[in-house]
Amino acid sequence: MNPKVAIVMGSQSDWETMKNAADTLDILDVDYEARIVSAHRTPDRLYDFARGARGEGFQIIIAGAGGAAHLPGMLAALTPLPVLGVPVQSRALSGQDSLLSIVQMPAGVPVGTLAIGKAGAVNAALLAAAVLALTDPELAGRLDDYRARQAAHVAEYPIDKDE
Ligand code: RP5
Repeated sequence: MNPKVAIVMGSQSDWETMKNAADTLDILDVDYEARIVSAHRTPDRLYDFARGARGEGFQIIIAGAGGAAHLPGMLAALTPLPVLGVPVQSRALSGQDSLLSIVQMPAGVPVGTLAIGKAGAVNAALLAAAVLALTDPELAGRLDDYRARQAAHVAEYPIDKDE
């Protein structure tokens, strides 16, 4: 079966961030396909991917981009699939530019926008998995286990690390 999640990014340089989404999906045993699709440098590839994504069997797209980050919004304009946008931390403006570019979509074309950087990439994967888990009880169980493991790693009382 084809993967249901696509992870797309504007540049190879985004992979360091977007790999966190891939790693999280790996932990949850969710298949995905990762591709580089630049809104600015490869607009034809963007169009072809977005127009074909549903037909390829994808159900959710996680899109990461930095700077003038048009990729998630353009994908959302071209496909009916839900798009989760991850603002990549840019060098010049620390990802504030990416965040505002992705989050401020006009009414009618939604992009579910996550936090800047690693947290956003991890959470995009968790959100995608949560949506797929609505119709996949085994995945729902793996998500429950993920949260239980996370909770188990949180100490109840703080300690002084320099003692
Ligand atoms: C965006 O420009 C990409 O998403 C990336 O975050 C940023 C910089 O790209 P590179 O110049 O590193 O390829 O399109």
